[in-house]
Amino acid sequence: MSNRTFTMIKPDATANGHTGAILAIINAAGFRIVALKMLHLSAEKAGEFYAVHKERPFYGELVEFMSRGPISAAILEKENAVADFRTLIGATNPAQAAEGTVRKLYATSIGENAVHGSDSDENAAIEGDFFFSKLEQF
Ligand code: FUP
Repeated sequence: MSNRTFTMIKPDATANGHTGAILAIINAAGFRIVALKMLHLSAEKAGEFYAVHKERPFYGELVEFMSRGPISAAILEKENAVADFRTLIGATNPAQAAEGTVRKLYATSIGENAVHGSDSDENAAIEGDFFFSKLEQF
């Protein structure tokens, strides 16, 4: 089991001014930030990141949304990082997210849901490497 996961603070949460609050929640939950950058994804790069969803009906909207404005990308370290981070952020649809989770607090819809969290150790490594060179991972 890996002790790292990958997250993005999405364009909705960035635009709404929640970046600092979300990073504080992440730190308070015991995650160590081992890589961090703010950037604006092109539609091409957003499409590449979400290529696994290419055939899904929401893919076009997802790519448009994720390239709409800046995001913060980060790699987080903690024992059981992938599962614990998904618990911290809550369900994909904020209407189903548990009280106190990041998505319950800050997401506005299933499409604009404030944060991303990797769903497996394998994807955490792939996604972290998508944004950060080895020199940028501490
Ligand atoms: P999650 O792992 O919780 O981020 O959710 P998924 O990997 O299933 O979905 C990735 C992203 O696709 C979500 F964050 C938002 C978007 N999505 C939709 O817009 N509509 C859906 O029905 C499902 C996902």
